[in-house]
Amino acid sequence: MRNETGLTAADMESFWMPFTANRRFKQRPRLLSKAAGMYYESADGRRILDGVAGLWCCNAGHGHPRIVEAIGQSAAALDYAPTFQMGHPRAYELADRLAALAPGDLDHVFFTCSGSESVDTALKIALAYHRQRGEAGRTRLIGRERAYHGVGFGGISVGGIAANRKQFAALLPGCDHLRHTHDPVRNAFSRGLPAHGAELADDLERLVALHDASTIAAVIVEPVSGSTGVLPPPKGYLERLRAICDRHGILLIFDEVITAFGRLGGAFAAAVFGVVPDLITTAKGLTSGSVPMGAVLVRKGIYEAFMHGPEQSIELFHGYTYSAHPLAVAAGIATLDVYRDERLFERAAELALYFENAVHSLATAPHVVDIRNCGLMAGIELEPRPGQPTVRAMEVLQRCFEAGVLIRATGETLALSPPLIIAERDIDTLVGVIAEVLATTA
Ligand code: PXG
Repeated sequence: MRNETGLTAADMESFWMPFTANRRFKQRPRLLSKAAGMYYESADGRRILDGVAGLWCCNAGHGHPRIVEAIGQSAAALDYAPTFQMGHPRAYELADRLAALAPGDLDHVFFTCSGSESVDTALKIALAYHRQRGEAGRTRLIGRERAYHGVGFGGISVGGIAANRKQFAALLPGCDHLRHTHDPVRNAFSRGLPAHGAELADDLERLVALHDASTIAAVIVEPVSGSTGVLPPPKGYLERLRAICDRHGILLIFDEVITAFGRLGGAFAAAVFGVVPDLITTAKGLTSGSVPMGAVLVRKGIYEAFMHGPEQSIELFHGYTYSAHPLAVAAGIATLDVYRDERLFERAAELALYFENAVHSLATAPHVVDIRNCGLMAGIELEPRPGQPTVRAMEVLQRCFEAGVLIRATGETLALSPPLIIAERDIDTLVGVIAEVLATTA
């Protein structure tokens, strides 16, 4: 049977789709064929307001002419150049731009092609750094429950999502996890950072007491957890985590794959929250989703620890064929120009309160059990239908899509993370459609 897109389920068979219920999806696909500004166009010709910046990434909106032009020019002028023992000038320029944007002395940049690669890169740098300094015993990596750090073996090992881990028995040895910070009993319907839970950072002291600090290399956290339902950190939590890491010589990694590049109203969550980690992982918004690219920002002292020994020796045995790919570099520079010239980070900060009020107006809608928000990021948690986990949230997503609005559903939570170019009237549309759909969903 042909669906409205002209594709049959058989036509769609070969593509094993990621994180998707393939059989269900192919019977009733949602296909996007164009995008511009705040809108997608579906394959059946409908305009869809993008409430999630694609997948938390298209922060400058879709098809920005300056980004499109930069990619096209780069493709024609320099399609590819290796960065192993070779280079191309603009890669250094993008690294400089990122270092200048980053807080503190996070002034060295390692390029990757995705968030997962950024996470594995950061974890490897942490391990190598301690070895470099003669503390080879520091091998343990600490993540947190309900964390998402991508899909590499490192990322799923420090991540805290059961469904992402249970299929793969072989996780990295020597990982442990902090408790998550989600506390609906004390913090439900908080606006911005929840008041309760700073003391949960002390869980790191528990792990230090258990394993001994001399075995721990690094702690990795998302400043605001994204894909497990938008969980802003309790007030004071990140500061406390920083202090405990400092006390014990443990590196602190912020996974800012979602939170960087304006999502919280500044270039990085680290600057917005005033807590400087030792490494920051990024991807997504770095090129506004236009070309795959990630980057790890590293503090000066960490980079310098590697710059010893014979000058002809490779200091870090790591890299990707497409590290600093010319098209990605061109897209990255153009994207940073757009963020700066259109003041998009400031715009996100200015819109945050309007967005907060709008999403919290859903508090009285049917099925809503919690609402969480930070910057231009929000989670609206629904009560699951008895015996049918996640079904209601997926149904709301499907019905919003039919009504012309793209949202995410993650577990029982509807997630919103619109492009930073969103206007107040788009926020009204987004929230209005969700309200209507909730009102008529069983
Ligand atoms: N870290 C964090 C914090 C992320 O959110 C990754 C790492 C991995 O990035 P890559 O580029 O390898 O996918 C992510 C990715 C969702 C969803 O449904 C979230 C992500 C990816 C896909 C879906 O919320 N985040």
